[in-house]
Amino acid sequence: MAVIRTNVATSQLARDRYVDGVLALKAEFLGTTTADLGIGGPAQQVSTYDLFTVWHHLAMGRLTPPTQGDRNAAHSGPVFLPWHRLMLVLLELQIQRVLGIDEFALPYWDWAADGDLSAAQQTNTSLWKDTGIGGDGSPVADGPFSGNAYRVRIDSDSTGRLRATDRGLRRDLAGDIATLPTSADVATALRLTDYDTPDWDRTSGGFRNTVEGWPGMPGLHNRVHVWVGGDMAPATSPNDPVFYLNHCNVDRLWEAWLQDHGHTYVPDQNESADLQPHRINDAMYSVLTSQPVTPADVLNVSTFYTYDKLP
Ligand code: CU1
Ligand code: CU1
Repeated sequence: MAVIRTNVATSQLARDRYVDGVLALKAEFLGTTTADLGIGGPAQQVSTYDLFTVWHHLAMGRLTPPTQGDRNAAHSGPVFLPWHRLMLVLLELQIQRVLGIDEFALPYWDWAADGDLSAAQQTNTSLWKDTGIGGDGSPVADGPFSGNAYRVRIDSDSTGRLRATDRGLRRDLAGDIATLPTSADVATALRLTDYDTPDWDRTSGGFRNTVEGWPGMPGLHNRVHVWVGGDMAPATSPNDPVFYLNHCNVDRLWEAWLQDHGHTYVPDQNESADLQPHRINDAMYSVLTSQPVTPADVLNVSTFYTYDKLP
């Protein structure tokens, strides 16, 4: 049975379950330690939730082969959308398991709806209230991820290397950029007919690069990271649970594009092997799956999940 992903702003049940699931996975330690992962500082257990953050950081630092230019194993190239789709599905399965709720589905944050509001209203929506995911601060001062209820255990040092830590979550809403992307920005992206184009990087035309947000940096997805600020800025951005609400919305936009364009993807397997792992049948980089998963495997997901509403 496919689960249904809903809007976090209008589905309090999905929000409540998401918060419960995140907190449960943050408190679950299944034996992996920072030493096992080659992370500096005092050895400590790594929670199931934090393993996803480590995976994301490792993917961003993975630049093989060296001919990739600005691409890494999850960003700045075609695999950006399928890789994050895989990450979301795995987190969704973990929350279903830890809560014992098979119908749990990740909620999405329709940030373009907020981006259509005035700048002052954007930081004042229900999402940033106690009944949402709390507001900003260093550490975040209120809500379910404030204070000792939520600890950041792994972050990166000034050189970008992972390290063990123990501190509160940091957010700086609208600190570095005043406004979120708008529904007009989304509509422009959805009108693009190419999924991606050579050179398959931050300079490419097409839907992927526009949604990722490199043209006119920061646009769309990148702009959301910058606007939230704090822990959403570095490669350990999944430390902030809003990461998944952002990416669930990014995935929703991709789903709308896929349904309009016959579930297609480029580049195909005839393109240079230098493009690995960005081609349609390349195994995506993962430390959390034992079986290889390719972009082709995640182009049709309707038997796993659907969205209540597509843009
Ligand atoms: Cu990412
Ligand atoms: Cu992201």
